[in-house]
Amino acid sequence: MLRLALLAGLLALRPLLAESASFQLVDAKQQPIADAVVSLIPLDAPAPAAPAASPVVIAQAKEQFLPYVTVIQAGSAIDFPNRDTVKHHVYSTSKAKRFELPLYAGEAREPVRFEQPGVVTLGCNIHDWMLAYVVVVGTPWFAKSGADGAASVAAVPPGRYRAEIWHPRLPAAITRELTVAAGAAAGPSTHVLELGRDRRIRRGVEGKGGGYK
Ligand SMILES: [Cu+2]
Repeated sequence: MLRLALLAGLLALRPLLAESASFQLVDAKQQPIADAVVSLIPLDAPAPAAPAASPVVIAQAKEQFLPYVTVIQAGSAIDFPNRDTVKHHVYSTSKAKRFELPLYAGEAREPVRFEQPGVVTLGCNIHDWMLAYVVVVGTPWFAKSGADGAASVAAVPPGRYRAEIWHPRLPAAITRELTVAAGAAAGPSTHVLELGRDRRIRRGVEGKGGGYK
């Protein structure tokens, strides 16, 4: 009887079985693009609210934000620990979240919660070159591309989605419609992103050409 009930339960769950959706992001020269954010907004049902259970971390180390791009679902919080010996003054003037963490060392007083979807640009009042992005999305299905340009969104229920692809160097997010079928992983689909210039301030290391400060 228990076994039957279990089987019935499994059958009922079957239409909800999730699949992965994979993306490959390249530039005009077919080179992989890191730090692109892919989010899948369901078109047939509202996206479930599933903010991160514990705060996500964006550290300040060697006078840089780490990581450069972070993606979270709306309602999630971020911790901003300062791992440098110098003080930082983290701020955002972006519409999706305006805040500042006045000059501090060590742990910031409390995590910052991001309730509204949108792109939040982070800066530091002391160090002009410090730049990072928080992409706040209204869906639990998202991924960020690695150095290989691959982004895979796990556990996506079958259905129709609007895939939004964002990158710091894109003038605007790219959108594509995508259907995730039951029992079949979607993709990888390749997307060519026409990137604009890198707005990060280069660190001028004398005689060495420098990297990013
Ligand atoms: Cu700073």
